[in-house]
Amino acid sequence: MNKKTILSGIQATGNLTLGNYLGALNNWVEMQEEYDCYYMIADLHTLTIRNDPETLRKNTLELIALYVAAGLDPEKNTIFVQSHIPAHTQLSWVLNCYTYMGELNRMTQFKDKAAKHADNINSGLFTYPVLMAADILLYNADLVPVGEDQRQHLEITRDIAERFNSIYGETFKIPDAYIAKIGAKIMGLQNPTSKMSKSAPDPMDKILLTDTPDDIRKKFKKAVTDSENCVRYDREAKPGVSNLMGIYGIIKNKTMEEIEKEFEGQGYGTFKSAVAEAVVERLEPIQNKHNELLENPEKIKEIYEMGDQKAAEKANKLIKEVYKKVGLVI
Ligand code: ATP
Ligand code: LTN
Repeated sequence: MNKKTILSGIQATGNLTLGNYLGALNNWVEMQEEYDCYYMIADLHTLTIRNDPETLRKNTLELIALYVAAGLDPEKNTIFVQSHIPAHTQLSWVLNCYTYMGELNRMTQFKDKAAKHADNINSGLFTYPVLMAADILLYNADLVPVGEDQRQHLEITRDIAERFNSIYGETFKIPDAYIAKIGAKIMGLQNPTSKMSKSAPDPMDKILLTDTPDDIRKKFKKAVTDSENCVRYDREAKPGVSNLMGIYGIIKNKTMEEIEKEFEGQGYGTFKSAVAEAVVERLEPIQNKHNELLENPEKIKEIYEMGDQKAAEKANKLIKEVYKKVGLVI
């Protein structure tokens, strides 16, 4: 049977949050049985901001371990490092020549990141979506599971692919974004109207996957809610409580109605500790497995080398086809 193909990735910026886990990793784990999955560490994308080289290397290896600790089976999935497959940068260059400045200028992530890193608005930050398009198109991905913030990058990927196909004939598969209905945007605990982000300066705003159970309890206890003291889902009027309900709902696999019923007549204190306990319970085994793997760097190497090899096989075929179509001598 022909399985559909999935590709996704996370940058190796370290300190993953509960948002990254619930919005991305957790969904990937659920997809591994049904699809042919490629999950990469987007280390080249990480270069668009300044990194300490040793920290980037460490973050990359830690992220591979985290993929596995979160439940991705390295035998069933292709887990690999983007920079180990030269075809990503090769295709990215070609696609740059089929992407317009005006299109890239509309990218909201570029605008956000440019504002955040005003002293380093480099051209890699600007062409970031083209490298991402290359990542996706190289593997003929049908679906790309990401959080809501990446939707625009999927749209530009489709536009670039369609443009190329219309000039050179069917070359790339047109991918779809796969954005879960709940969990696609986990909001900050202190600022529930903006997304929980690993780069947020306030540590109370985000749950890190490395947080201790006590940190997690403390952060949920202090999470911003409202004065109604009623557990009710309303994203507009009650963003704080609704966000906590979303988190609880994904982990416990419950609908918002079920959660409203479960906490009927109970105050926010009880509700917040239930959410905290659910998160602690979910993260603890992941943290244990992660620490175990980090003590075994040889195992981590084995995992990505196996993935690199499978990824290279597929990517090299496609880049050859593209080079040929655009007129390069191969
Ligand atoms: P930064 O804070 O530096 O912008 P980030 O936390 O958004 O980084 P990425 O590496 O850009 O991290 O994202 C990794 C994956 O996690 C992406 O699929 C992204 O959509 C998802 N993601 C990130 N934050 C959230 C969130 N708050 N809710 C749901 N998904 C998220
Ligand atoms: N841009 C993404 C990370 C990323 C990605 C990809 C996601 C790089 N290449 C390909 C899906 C498919 C991010 O910042 N979340």
